[in-house]
Amino acid sequence: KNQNPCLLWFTGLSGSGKSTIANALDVALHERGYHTFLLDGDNVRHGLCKDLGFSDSDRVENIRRIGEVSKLFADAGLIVLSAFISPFISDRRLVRKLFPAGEFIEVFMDTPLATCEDRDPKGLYRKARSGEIRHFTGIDSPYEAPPHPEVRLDTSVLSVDECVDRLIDFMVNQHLI
Ligand code: GGZ
Repeated sequence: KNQNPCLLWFTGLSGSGKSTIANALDVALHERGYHTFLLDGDNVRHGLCKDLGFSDSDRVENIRRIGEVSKLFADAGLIVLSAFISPFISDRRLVRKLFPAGEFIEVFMDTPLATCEDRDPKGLYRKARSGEIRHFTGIDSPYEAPPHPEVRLDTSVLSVDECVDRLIDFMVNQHLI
């Protein structure tokens, strides 16, 4: 099936739904016959970036490597889905610059912090609040929201299916699929 290689870059707080929506979109694209590759903390922070922690400078290097790897997979013809907090505007801009216009799609998971903190699937917010974990994004480490994302999704009001439908619609409208 014809597809335009591109990078969908999911950014947002821990617990905002990045991995969930990226995985669901991955399944939906496969069902439609497209070739994709998904990068997230589960397959990157244990391997390619296992030497990195969560200081500002380590996060910068984390996103730089992921951007370059995303570019390689897009060069191989794939639709790449990358889901990382990527808290800094400047780092996301550098990744965007690796891609031709229209082939970097910034997906802002704009779920309120309160909702993310309520979900707390791994208990990390609780640990951050108690001081057990330091430099946790949204608590004592910054998150710079994208001012002009291509797509904005708030999973406190949208279902997984609604988010996937919006992303598929965007990709069709932009002639990416
Ligand atoms: C933020 C942290 C931290 C700190 C561990 N701050 O919800 P999770 O658990 O599964 O996803 C988070 C993941 C963030 O890794 P990224 O590579 O996406 O971050 S960045 O883009 O900022 O480099 C969270 C877990 O790692 N985690 N410590 N201090 N998230």
